[in-house]
Amino acid sequence: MLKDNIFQKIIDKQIPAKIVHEDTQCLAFHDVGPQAPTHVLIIPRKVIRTHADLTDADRELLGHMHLIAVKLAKDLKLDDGYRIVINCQDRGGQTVPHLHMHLLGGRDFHWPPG
Ligand code: DGP
Repeated sequence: MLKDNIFQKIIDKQIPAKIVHEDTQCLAFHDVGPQAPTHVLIIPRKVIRTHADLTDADRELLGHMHLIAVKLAKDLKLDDGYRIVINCQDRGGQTVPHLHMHLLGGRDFHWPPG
C-alpha cells in the first residue's frame, strides 16, 4: 500500500539519508534496507507519485535520471553490470508514493525477478 511520501522529507532534509548525488533535478541516496551490496535510490525533486503518472513533460527528467544512474554505477564501481528497477503501484511492489529508480549491484541478479 502506498503510504506517506517519506522521500519528500529526505528532499527537504527533514530526515537524514546517505546522499551520493544531488542536483537541481534529482537526488540519489542509499536505500535504508539494501537488497544488494550496492542499493541506491534515484528520485526526482518533482513529486511524481508513480511511473504511471509520467507525462511528456518528464522526458528530459527521465533521461537525466538514467544518465545519473550510469554515472553512479561508474562511481560505485559496478563495472560488471547492475540492475535498474522501478516498481509501479501496488501490484508492482511500490511502497513509497514518489517515483524512484533502484540501482542495484554487487551481486548476480536472476530472471524472472519474482
Ligand atoms: P519501493 O518498494 O519500490 O517503493 O521502494 C521503496 C524503497 O525505499 C525501499 O527499498 C526502502 C526504501 N526506503 C523507505 N524508507 C526509506 C527511508 O526513510 N530512507 C531510505 N534511505 N530509504 C527508504
